[in-house]
This record gives sequence, structure tokens and C-alpha cells, in this order.
Amino acid sequence: MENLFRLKQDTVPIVLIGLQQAGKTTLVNWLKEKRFTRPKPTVGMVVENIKIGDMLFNIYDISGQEAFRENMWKSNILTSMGVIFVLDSSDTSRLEEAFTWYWKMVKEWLGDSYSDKAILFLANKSDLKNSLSLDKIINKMKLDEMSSYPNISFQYFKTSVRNEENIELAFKWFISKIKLFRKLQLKKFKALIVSDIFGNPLYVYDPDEIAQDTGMFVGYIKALSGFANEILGHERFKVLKVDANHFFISEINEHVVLIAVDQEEALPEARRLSIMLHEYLKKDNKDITTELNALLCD
Ligand SMILES: Nc1nc2c(ncn2[C@@H]2O[C@H](COP(=O)(O)OP(=O)(O)O)[C@@H](O)[C@H]2O)c(=O)[nH]1
Ligand SMILES: [Mg+2]
Repeated sequence: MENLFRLKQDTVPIVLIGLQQAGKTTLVNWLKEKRFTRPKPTVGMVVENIKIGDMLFNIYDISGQEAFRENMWKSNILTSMGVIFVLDSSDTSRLEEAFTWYWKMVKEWLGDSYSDKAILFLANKSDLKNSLSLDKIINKMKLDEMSSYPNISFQYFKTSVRNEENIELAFKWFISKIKLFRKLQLKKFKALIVSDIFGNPLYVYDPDEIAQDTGMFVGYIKALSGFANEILGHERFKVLKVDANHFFISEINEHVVLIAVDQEEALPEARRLSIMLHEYLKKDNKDITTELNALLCD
């Protein structure tokens, strides 16, 4: 029997954002195939599972189109452990636009209540003659101000996917930060309920009786109806705040996973576990009880 032990490790949700044409998809392709490509524009969002070092990343490559930014960037960022922001350093005409969105993310979406987040800033296309120097980018993007966000680990690199400049180095830094956060976020779950889409429970861990009864739980499931507007690739999720608890609810195929955490900083870990549970439930063997008990109660 394949076990859920691997739930304790790996598969980390990461968001890749930036304006169109910055090189996001090219970077994903390089991570997958170690070669430089000329991808077609990304439509909506593409999710890729990519192994880097000993970590499996669940990378959300989100279209830079304006329509997607507010919705898709925001909700994915809040529930991810790290963000990679890609800038086309040769495109001075859109630097201002990149500036606006970058700081919207930091100030409005991450805010100061949010902790344990890594932001990797890539000043990409450094191989192009007209690309701005790193100093200029730091200056124009006001990157020095990132030091006033102690809860965000921030680092920038001048990169070229084309020449493979600094890509490995940048990911080395990123992975080391993510590993640190993972450790800090464990053990913050208050409840975990897995059900079918009708609310019939397959697994219930709820020592504090937060969900109280299945009826109430089904109520939460009903709240999922809003999902229709928030489909994120193959994954549908929603974050609700009820009293002191944050609920991460996700629906994939015919399963719903509901995780309650008392601190929002544990939401990325909730998302990570949810993704893995859904992957596991897709398989024939649906006996999750023993191993989830071991995971949550040890
Ligand atoms: N010269 C150069 N071109 C790049 C680099 N990275 C990506 N590109 C090119 O920039 C274009 C847009 O890249 P893409 O990944 O589709 O951008 P996205 O919209 O951010 O996903 C493609 O033609 C890429 O080949 C780079 O480091 N140097
Ligand atoms: Mg793309």
C-alpha cells in the first residue's frame, strides 16, 4: 500500500507571477527540460509539478494578463509558501506597471500580518543589451524597502534563462528558505475533514469540535458554490475566516478537504496537505484514516 508518509514532506505550492512576456513560462520550461524555449502566451493558469533538488514544487504559472492578476495572483499568493516575481529587465516601458503590481502584492495582499513568506525577485533577460543594470532596477522598483517587511524573506537576482545566469543560485536560496518555513508551519492544524461533495465524511479529525456536526459541515460545503467563479486550474479552493479560525476548503474531482487553522500563516501548509490528499484520493486506495491519524496525532 502506498502510504501517506510522504505527506510529511515535499510538494510545496509556489506562485510564479509577473507581467506578460517576463519569462515565467520559459523559466518553468527550463526547470523541466533544462533548455531555453520560446513559449506561446499562457492562458489563465498552468500548474506544473517540478522536482528541484529534493523538493517537489507545485508551480502555478499564472498569466500576466490584467484580468487574471487581481483574482488569481492574490488568492494563490496567500496560500503559497513562496512567490517568484519575474521582471523583464529590458522592458523599461512597463517598469512602472511592474512596480505597481509588485507593491500591490507586498502591501495589499501579503500585508504585515502575514508571515513566513519567501519572495524571489528575478530581474530576467539580463542577456539583452538594453536590459537595465541591477542597481537601476533596485532603485526604480524600490527593492531596498523590502527590508521593512521582516516577515518576508526577500532576495533578488539578475538572471537570464537564455544564458542560465544565476538561475541555479536563485533557486538554491529559495529552496533553503522554503525548507525553513515548512518546519515552522507544521502543527498548526485544528481540524481536518475529508468528505465527498455531498458532505458525507470520509475522515474527521476535529478534537475541538469546530465543525460540530456534519450538518454544519455541509453548510461549509455549500459555501463552496462560490467556487464556480474561482476555479484555479484543476484546483478549486476558498479561504474563509470564521471567528478565530481560518478554513482552507478545496475541491478536486469528487472530494472536498476542509482544514481549520488558528493562524493564517499556516494556510500554505494547509494547501500543501490538501493538494497531496487530493492526489492520494484520486487513486483506488481510499483508506486514509490510519495514516492521517498518524500524521495529525503524533
Ligand atoms: N533574451 C531572453 N529572452 C527570454 C528570457 N526569458 C524568456 N525570454 C523570452 O521572452 C518571451 C516571453 O517569455 P514567456 O516565458 O512566454 O513569458 P511569460 O508571459 O512571463 O510566461 C519568450 O520569447 C522567451 O523565449 C531571457 O532570459 N532572455
Ligand atoms: Mg507564460
